[in-house]
Amino acid sequence: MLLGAAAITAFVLILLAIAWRRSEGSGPDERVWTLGLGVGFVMTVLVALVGYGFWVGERILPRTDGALRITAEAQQWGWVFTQPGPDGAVIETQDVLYVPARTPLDLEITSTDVIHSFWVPRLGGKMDAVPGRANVLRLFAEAPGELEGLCAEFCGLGHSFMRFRVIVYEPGAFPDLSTSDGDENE
Ligand SMILES: [Cu+2]
Repeated sequence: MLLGAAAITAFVLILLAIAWRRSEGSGPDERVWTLGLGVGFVMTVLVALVGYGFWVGERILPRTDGALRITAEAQQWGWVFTQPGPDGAVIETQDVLYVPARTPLDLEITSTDVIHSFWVPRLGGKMDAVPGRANVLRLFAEAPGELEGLCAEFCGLGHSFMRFRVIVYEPGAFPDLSTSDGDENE
C-alpha cells in the first residue's frame, strides 16, 4: 500500500509540475488527457482492484468439499479451539490453534458473550465471532511455523490481551502438547 500510494503521489506531483511549466495554448490535447487519465486510468485501476477483491474473497469462502472443521469459540477474553489432536481424537485448547499445513480447513467461529473478531493476519481476513451464530472462515496455511492471532473487534477491557497462537504443523506430525500448549506465557 505504501509503494502504491508513493507511486500515485509521485505521478500527481509530475502532473502538477507539467501543468505549472506549460505555457498557454501549448501542451498535449486536453481531450486525450481527460479520457486517458480521467476515465482510462481510473477504470483500469478499479477493474484490477475489484478483480483482485473477488479473487481474495472467493478464496476465503467455505465450500462443501469435506474440508477439516475446527471450532473457535471466543469469550471475554480468550479463545477456545476444538480440533483434532495428536492421535486424531478431538481436543480443546485455550488460546492455541493447531493447524495442519497445506490442508484446507473451515473454521467455525462463534462467541459466548459479546462480538469478537478472529484475525490471523498471516493467514487471511478477519471474521466476526457473533453470539448464537457460527461464521465459517476458510483457512489454508502454506508452511509449518508459528503465527500470531488476535481479536480484531473491541470487546471490553481485556481486548488488547485477547491474543492467541496458531501452530502450523506438518500433517501427521502433531507437535508435542506438553511443550507448545497453554497460554501461561503472557
Ligand atoms: Cu475479543
